[in-house]
Amino acid sequence: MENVLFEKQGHVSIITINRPKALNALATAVLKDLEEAVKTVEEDMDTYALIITGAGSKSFVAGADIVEMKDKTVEEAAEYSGYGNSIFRRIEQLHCPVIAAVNGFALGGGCELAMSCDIRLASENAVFGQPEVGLGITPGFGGTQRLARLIPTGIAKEMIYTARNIKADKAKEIGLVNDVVASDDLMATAMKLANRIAANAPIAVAHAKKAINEGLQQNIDDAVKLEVSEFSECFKTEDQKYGMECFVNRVKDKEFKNK
Ligand code: CO8
Repeated sequence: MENVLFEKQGHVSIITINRPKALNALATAVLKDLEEAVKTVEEDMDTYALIITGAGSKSFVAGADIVEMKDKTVEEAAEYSGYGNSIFRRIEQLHCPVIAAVNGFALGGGCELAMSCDIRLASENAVFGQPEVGLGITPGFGGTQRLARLIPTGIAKEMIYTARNIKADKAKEIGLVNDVVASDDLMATAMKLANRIAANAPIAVAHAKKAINEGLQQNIDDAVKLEVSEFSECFKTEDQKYGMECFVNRVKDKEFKNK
C-alpha cells in the first residue's frame, strides 16, 4: 500500500494516511488503500486498539481530493461519497476502539475521518473544519450526520454553514476532541491511551463499544435491552471468569486472553 502505512505494536495497530505532498488528501487511490488497511484490522481480533494518524507534521487529512473531485458528474459524486462513507462506517463498526491522533489539518473528509473514530486526540497545531459549502458542496463523508451527533447541533450547524475552521483548543471546548497535547507528544499519548484500553478484556471492550454505538441510535428502552444482551454475553467468556477471580484474589497484574 503506497498511500497508507500499516504497522502493529503489540496489540495496537496504527494506520497512517501517507500522502503528505497533498496534505494526505483522500484521493480514490488513498481510500482504496485505507479500505485495505481497515479490512486487515477487521480480520485481526488480536488488534485490541487502533490509531489512525496522518504522515508529516502539518496535516492529519486535508479532506477529499478537490482536484480529483471537481469534474465529477452527479453519479460519480454519489459513488465517491458512498465509497468514502462505507469505509468510514466500517471504521466506526470495528470490533476495537479507534483513536484519531490528529496531527494538523482535519478538514472536510479529514474531520469526517476523525469523527468516525471513537476518540480524538489533537496536537496543538490541529485545525478542524467542514469547509465544503465554501466549495459549493455539502460534507459528503458523514459530516452532516456525525458532527451533529457529536457536538451540540447549533454549533455543528454554525461550523458547517460558515465553513469556518476551528483550532484545537476550541475543538476541545466544544467536545469535538478529548484532549489536546504538544505535537511532539501526540503519538506517545495516543499509544499510552491505546495500551490502557488494550490492557482490559478485549471482548468486553468490543461489547461496550457495540452497546454505546448501537444504543445511541435507539430509544432508551431498546437501548437498555441491548445493554442487557451485551453485558450477559460477557459471561460466556474466560476473561469474565478470570477478571473477577483476579479481583477476588487481589491479583493486580492481569493479562486477559481475549477468550
Ligand atoms: N485536495 C487536493 N489537494 C490538496 C488538498 C485537497 N483537499 N488540500 C491540500 N492539497 C494540496 C494542495 O493543492 C498543494 O498541492 P501543490 O503543492 O501541488 O500545489 C498541497 O496540498 C499543499 O497545500 P497548500 O499549498 O494549500 O498548503 P497551505 O499550508 O497553504 O494550506 C490548507 C493548507 C489550508 C489545508 C489548504 O491546503 C486547503 O485549504 N486545503 C483544502 C481543504 C479543504 O477544503 N478540504 C475539504 C475538501 S472537500 C471534502 O473533504 C468533502 C468530503 C466529502 C466528499 C464526498 C464528495 C462526493
